[in-house]
Amino acid sequence: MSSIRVAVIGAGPSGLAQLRAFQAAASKGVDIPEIVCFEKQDNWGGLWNYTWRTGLDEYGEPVHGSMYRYLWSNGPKEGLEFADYSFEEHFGKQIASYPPRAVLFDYIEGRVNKAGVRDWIRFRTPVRQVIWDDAANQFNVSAHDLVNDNAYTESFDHVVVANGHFSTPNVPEFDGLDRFNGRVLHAHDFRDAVEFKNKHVLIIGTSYSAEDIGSQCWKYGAATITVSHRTAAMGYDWPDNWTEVPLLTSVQGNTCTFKDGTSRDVDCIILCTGYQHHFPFMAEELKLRTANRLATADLYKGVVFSGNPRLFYLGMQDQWYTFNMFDAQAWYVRDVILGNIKVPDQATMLTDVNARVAAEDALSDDYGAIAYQGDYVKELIADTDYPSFDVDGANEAFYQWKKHKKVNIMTFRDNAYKSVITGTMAPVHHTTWKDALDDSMASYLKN
Ligand code: FAD
Ligand code: NA7
Repeated sequence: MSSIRVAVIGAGPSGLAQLRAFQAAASKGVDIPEIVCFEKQDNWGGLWNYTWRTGLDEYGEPVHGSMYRYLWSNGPKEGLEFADYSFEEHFGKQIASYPPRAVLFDYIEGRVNKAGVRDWIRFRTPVRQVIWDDAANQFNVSAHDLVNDNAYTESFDHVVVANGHFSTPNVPEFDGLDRFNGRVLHAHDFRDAVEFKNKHVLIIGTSYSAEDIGSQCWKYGAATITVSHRTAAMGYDWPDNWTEVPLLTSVQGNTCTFKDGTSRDVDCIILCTGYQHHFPFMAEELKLRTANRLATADLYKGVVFSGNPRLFYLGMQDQWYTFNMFDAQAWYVRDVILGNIKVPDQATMLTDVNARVAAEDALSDDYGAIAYQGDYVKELIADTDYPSFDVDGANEAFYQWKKHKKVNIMTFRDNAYKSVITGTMAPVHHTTWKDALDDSMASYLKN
């Protein structure tokens, strides 16, 4: 092993992709650095590692998890399949296209179990601070072993930040919320739709959380769903007990009033108002400051921090592509660290960033955005030995998914797509999504 040390912060899909990238090189005889992955939870999988906890965990740390019970993939699995580890390799057969959380967790875990990288991870160890030591030409990474209550600092040559950006909620204020006579929560703290059975639910926001949490509440028996938008309504053909209204302006008791002057009484308010990129542990000059968009600020090739090219951020983009994009990024970062890819000077890096921002700004619709992120995946994998795959085919699965949602937002998950890794067609699931109340792996794999 080389004397170079690499710190990876987070063992979610992005951090695990980084471990797998290095292990794949090692298995081909490459002399790899020492890798230390710091993970604040007690298991890997990131958001896919479900927890019932909300607020603070048993150590007083902010709970990372934002996923909830009965969550099924919100996009087709054919758009995220690992190119080096197919669903068929993991499950021994092809499976349906919108797996529940537990099934995807099992799949994520299968690849890294096979790679044998668990020993590289220090669980229950949040990173508290990352600073650059100019004299030593290294990063000082301070971490806290929660189990043994031991805080310590170690030096690293490279840092890969992979702590995700869908955990720290963005929580706006609305007039009268402090006097609302019901429960107010952010999507980050939503866990079980059964709680909202027979309730009148108000949701603020129109993106994935709003759509999916609303759909969950509908599926598990909420009385009515009202979705309030700031910019535009989602515009799907919703069930009869679902209404879209303009932005909430005030709350009086249980009565919510909207921008068009209409009002209605609700039992609870779920703020599906997005998340913040949050890096309290990074020194100011190393901190990524970006909106949730496809072209992140300050990251050359979407991963190399332009202010210090020994620092990398994985998975910080808004996401059409997920697991396979994290892989493309992780293989690229690995090859920069191994010296196989040279990064240019800072001015050239910023030119690259600006070009990505301008290209994203020129996009006119979601189809263009999917192709844009697909092109990004292609661009990165062209520079590494990550197994090439049919990205255009994955784009096509996303296009079909968009169309299926338009046809019927409550049945889109009943469709099946073709794997771009093995070329086989997914089976149609044995039960339609709206009737499948059991989201266990055993039930899902019955096909
Ligand atoms: P995360 O999964 O967030 O993992 C980050 C890890 O870093 C965590 O394990 C965390 O504990 C750790 N960490 C954080 N801070 C520290 C610290 N200071 N020190 C050490 N460790 C730390 N994607 C899909 O492809 N399909 C879906 O259906 C889908 N559904 C989603 C539903 C919800 C509700 C949300 C919020 C996201 C969903 N996503 C989905 C997107 C999701 O972002 C990705 O699938 C994926 O989990 C991102 O991986 P990540 O490793 O970048 O981040
Ligand atoms: P997103 O995709 O960042 O969306 C945030 C939503 O919140 C979006 O509709 C915003 O409306 C809305 N928002 C943000 N601030 C406000 C205020 N102040 N008032 C009203 N509405 C607001 O977050 P999600 O949680 O939906 O999705 C994140 C990930 O979770 C995603 O990748 C999924 O896979 C699961 P806007 O359109 O900007 O007006």
